[in-house]
Amino acid sequence: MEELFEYSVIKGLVFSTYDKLGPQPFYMFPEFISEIEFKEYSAEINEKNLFKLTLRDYTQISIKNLSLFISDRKISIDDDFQKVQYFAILPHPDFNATSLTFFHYIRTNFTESPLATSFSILVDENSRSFLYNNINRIKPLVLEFFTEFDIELFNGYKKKEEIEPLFKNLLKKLIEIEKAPSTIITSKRKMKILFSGLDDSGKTSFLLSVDRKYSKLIGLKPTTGAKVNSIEALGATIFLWDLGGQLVYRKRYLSKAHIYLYEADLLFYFIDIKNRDRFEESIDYLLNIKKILNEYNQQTPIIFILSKGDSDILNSDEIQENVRIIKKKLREINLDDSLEIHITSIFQIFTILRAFSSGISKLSPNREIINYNLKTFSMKTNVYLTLLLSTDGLVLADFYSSEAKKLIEIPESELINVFEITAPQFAIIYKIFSKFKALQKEEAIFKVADSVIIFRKINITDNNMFILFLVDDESKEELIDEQLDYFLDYTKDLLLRYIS
Ligand SMILES: Nc1nc2c(ncn2[C@@H]2O[C@H](COP(=O)(O)OP(=O)(O)O)[C@@H](O)[C@H]2O)c(=O)[nH]1
Ligand SMILES: [Mg+2]
Repeated sequence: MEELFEYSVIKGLVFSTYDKLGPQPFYMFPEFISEIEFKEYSAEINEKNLFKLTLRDYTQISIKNLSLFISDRKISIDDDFQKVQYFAILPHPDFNATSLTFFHYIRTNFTESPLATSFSILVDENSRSFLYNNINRIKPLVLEFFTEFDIELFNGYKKKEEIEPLFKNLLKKLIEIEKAPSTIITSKRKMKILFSGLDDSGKTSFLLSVDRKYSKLIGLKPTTGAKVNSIEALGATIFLWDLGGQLVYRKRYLSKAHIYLYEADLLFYFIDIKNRDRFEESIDYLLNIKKILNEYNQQTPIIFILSKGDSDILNSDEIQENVRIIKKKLREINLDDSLEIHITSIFQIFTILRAFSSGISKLSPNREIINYNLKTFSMKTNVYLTLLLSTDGLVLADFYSSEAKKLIEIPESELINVFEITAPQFAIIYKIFSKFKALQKEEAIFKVADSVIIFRKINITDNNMFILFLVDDESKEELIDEQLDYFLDYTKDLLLRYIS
């Protein structure tokens, strides 16, 4: 097994559990070396950039992983513990490594409650794009591995020798992915986002708004019919493909789908909400795209943009009826998917950034667990709404209390359109956001009708981020202060490896 690591970007595998003795690593590949050996060879290790960990190092990884997973979760056998599963990408700067870590509980006959476990695939920090780009191929392998492995552990921990063939087999499968990667492994994550829809549906205008926001726009060679731009956000390079929507181009995208649709991380699909006459044509085109994505077996998430929803007409009977019709249609053809729909207008740029931001967050492997932590924190502090924002104003995580949802009166059955919930607040937030950035202050408080917005700058290693709370009154601040450090402690690593 040791040789397999030598020629792979994968540097190690470690399985840890949290039992009575606390978090500890149980199965470690490659085998750890002693502190003495480590000291003896430290010059060589540094020079040749070898990946050697001591037991203390492995333990450190276990503690970090499992304390993050456990935080304040209490699980008993009766709970649906099997559903509590997360994948996350975490930094391990002490070893120049990044891990894809899988958290789950195992039912055993030697522990009272399910056993909390973590399993990390360690890669060299500079090769971490391998994890981001292939996460959808790695996940099923890991899940499959543990259906077998969990049974092995039911009666007690087995000897390493007994269990090693299983890990070796998994490693081989991971190396197969590495040999045929979907994207070349680079030191920087690259992502491909498509903007598609009929001509005149507002794609280019939307993109221009996004471009304007992100200064580092790099013009790339335009592909006929498709324009490719790229932006830098959150440490990643994001390629934005504007697929012209005229009929001739549409045909080309479909016939040359391998170029356009292949390996797309995300797709924004635009529908002009004012133009009911073309709904059918638009749905047809969408169905064609979905068919091809299926053929390629691609799980590209789709975000629907109902464009041109300018505020002066949005509440008119005609537009409301259009929204109803198109939502119904989209629901009919997206039976099993969760549907995300945003209404945007170029005259309210925050609607565009909100939609874009929500798309980006879909690309974060850490989103679920960050949101879980944010929810726990928010429930404890009783806030209405919490947003975690990057300095670019991207919403990295959000929490809406039932009160926040009720404020806008969304029936439970209706698919929740996040934008509709936050629109009123977000308009205000957006206005103050740029000012606040300029002010360089650590905190600002705004009164909005009956509630209060607390806006605060937070430091995560070298990165600044913002956190925003909507609360009933200012006195909440104390409670927030009490809990915030704790929350950030458990979340900072997840934020650091948000998308890259
Ligand atoms: N009123 C309004 N017009 C828009 C909006 N977005 C785009 N448009 C207009 O719709 C037309 C088509 O937009 P464009 O971005 O070129 O669409 P594309 O063909 O999909 O790229 C242009 O005249 C835009 O000015 C919007 O949010 N509100
Ligand atoms: Mg265009």
